[in-house]
Amino acid sequence: MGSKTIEDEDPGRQDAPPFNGSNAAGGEPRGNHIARDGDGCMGSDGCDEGDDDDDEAQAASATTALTQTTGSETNNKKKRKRPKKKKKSAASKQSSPPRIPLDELFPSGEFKPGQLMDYNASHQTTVRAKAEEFRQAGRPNLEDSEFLNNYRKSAEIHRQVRRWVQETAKPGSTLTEVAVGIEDGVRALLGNQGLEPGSSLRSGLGFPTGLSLNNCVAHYTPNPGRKDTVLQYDDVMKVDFGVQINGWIVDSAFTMAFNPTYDNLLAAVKDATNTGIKTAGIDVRICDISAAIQETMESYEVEIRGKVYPVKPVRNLCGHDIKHYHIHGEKTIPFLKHSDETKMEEGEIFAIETFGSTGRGYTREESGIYGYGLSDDAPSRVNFPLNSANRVFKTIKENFGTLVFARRYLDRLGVDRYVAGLNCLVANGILEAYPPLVDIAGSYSAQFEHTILLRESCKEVISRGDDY
Ligand SMILES: [Co+2]
Repeated sequence: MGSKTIEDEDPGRQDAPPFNGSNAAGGEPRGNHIARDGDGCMGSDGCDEGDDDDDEAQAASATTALTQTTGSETNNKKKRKRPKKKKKSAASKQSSPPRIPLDELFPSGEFKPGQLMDYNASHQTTVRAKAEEFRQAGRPNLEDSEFLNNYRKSAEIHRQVRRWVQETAKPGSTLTEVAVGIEDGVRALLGNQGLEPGSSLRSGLGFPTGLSLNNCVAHYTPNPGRKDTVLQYDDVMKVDFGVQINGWIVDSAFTMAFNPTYDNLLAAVKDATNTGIKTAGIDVRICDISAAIQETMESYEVEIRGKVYPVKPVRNLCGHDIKHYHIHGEKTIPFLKHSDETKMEEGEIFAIETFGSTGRGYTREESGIYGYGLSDDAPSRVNFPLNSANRVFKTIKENFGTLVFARRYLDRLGVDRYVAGLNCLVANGILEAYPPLVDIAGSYSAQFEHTILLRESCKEVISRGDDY
């Protein structure tokens, strides 16, 4: 999810949650991913076995290939019987749509790291913060094995669910199908439907699934009861969703396009995001990251239906740090150079994202609702004359806390007639509403985003996949 810049025109919206999106396809020949096998896992247990399934000879050898869905189908029935009690059993593949909980695919319960990158410069000269200082600053201990393993699990779920989107979202799909498909997939893979009070706080979606088309740069999600949108061949779709376990959110996004005319737009933004990731590190000044992002993005142009456009960084959106149950912390990373010398610090988690546009490179708010998030200073209980406001407040507290949520998430909890209640909470400053953000009509925009952990010895690009 992208956050808005401080200098944006609406002071009330400065902390809008960041918005992420990146397409698994950017820069890669269309359809390449379909030829790939495996779960798109980066270093998850069983990945190797999964890849072996690609090998026809091996598939025929009757010892592995437990859930192969293509190729020698006839043999598969018998092979499907998994040898019992084999300690390190071969991981089966994720289903389509994704419904197999990760705990079944990875019986060891261990999830492998994302991409581990060395820091560019030595930062040894600064005094290293200790675990206790981190704790006092509200930072997690990034070396805690349970914390890391859960974060890696969320990232693996993100990769498996987005693979399904990349393979199945097509012209003719509706945005509701895609959004609900993502959300059902995430919940199934977490093994938590999130229907009991408190259970969505333990794990679930990190924020409303963003499916923003064309000049809508960020923060669009299909809402129940509204006219659905059908994907078109010429659409450019930013897919931005989050997976969280215990309040630690993987925020990652990509952009999909079916028409290759937009390839350079996608490539520009993907490259800019990767430049941001490369530049990021402990003690690195945020202004230096922004300058590098801008230089990369502005080195691209894209020709769309005979007209050449520069790819402009969107100047009122930015990357952001991630805090516990907060998709947006206090630090922001703009995509244009500036003079903020704030540094990244050890133990911080960042969503490195960029947005590029063929329009003005500036967004305005459009009517409609993306999602809502409780204010940090929201009271523990409220008592309004409007009873539905009190009711929906209780539901939000129990199920989302400060996580940003979509109207769709309320619907599936069986809450009805909540709009007046939500409006009341927004009017009283208890709840913040996030509208869609759009550039000028006729423009196109793209987004790519990864979550990175600034660990002591390396930065871990936890959401990295072989798609982006
Ligand atoms: Co974000």
